[in-house]
Amino acid sequence: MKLFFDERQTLHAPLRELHNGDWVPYAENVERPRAIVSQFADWQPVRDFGMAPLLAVHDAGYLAFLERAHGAWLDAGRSGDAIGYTFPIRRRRPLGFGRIDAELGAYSYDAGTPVAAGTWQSAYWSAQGALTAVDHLAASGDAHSFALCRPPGHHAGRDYMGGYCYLNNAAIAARAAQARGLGPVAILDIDYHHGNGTQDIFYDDPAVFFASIHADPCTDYPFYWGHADETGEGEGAGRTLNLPLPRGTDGASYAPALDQALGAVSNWGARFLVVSFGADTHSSDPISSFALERDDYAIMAGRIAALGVPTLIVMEGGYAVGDLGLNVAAFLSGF
Ligand code: Q9C
Ligand code: ZN
Repeated sequence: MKLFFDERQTLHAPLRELHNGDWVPYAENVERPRAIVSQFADWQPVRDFGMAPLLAVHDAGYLAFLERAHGAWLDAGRSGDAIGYTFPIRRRRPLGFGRIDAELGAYSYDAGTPVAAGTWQSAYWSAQGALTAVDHLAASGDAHSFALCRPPGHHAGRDYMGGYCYLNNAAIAARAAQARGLGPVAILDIDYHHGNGTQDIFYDDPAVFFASIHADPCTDYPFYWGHADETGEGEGAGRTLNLPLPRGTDGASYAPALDQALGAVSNWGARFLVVSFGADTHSSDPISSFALERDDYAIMAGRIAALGVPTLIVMEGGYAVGDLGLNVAAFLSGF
């Protein structure tokens, strides 16, 4: 299996985040990709597919904002990472007066996603890694490839960032696969957290099936999405499957949900699969509450591979840096 990563993905290094009322070191740190990179000898270079595949998913105004946000923050006389503090809730009219603080609020749904000096570059190359891995699958006929996306992407929507995510790498890859005639495309999200951004992007889209297994949003972030009764809307009705699981879920209690999701992906007729993989389901994860163990990841991957569908794996979360490299290696070994 070919693996894709670009060193510029480590330029993004926010200092801290607000966690349960305290400022704590940023969990989505550069030690994460380094731990994964160190597990494998061979990494493929990432190619530049430009802005068009990003614009196929994201709002042009949002992308322009992301690119200039940190500069605008410095221009406003600030230092450090750009973080919003005022958010336009439902029913406020859209206003575009360019004040950086207003824009930070309008283009995000949480305060957990600071824009640092290197954020745009890292997010850009993270997405290009996913695109390069799609291109590789199309050109080589390989069955599987892995994009070490970092920053992750599944909480980012068409015009918003959140949950450490800026560009939705899985959605960008899915659209690119579709554009190359590789579809029908399904996305399977097995990060601990619900992939609300991915769900939003495809919620009314009949052509992309989205299935997510995650901690019950009644108890866990992102709270407002990922409940079992969210199944898609309009033309996309029935094309979203949410399987929330309780805190404490272990490998044995996770397996039936995975089989259900894979059955749905298969019944739907997917011919290309994007897996949003988070290792934050591991028992040692510092911000999550599932109890999967390393061996479970190889078993899960084996079940996914048994679909026999070309599969791109994109990295999402996973914050136990000491276990992360081995957990990702275990998952990839199962393919
Ligand atoms: N306690 C991913 O795994 N945590 N994102 C908020 C407040 C946000 C996780 C912190 C968790 C986002 C890609
Ligand atoms: Zn997560």
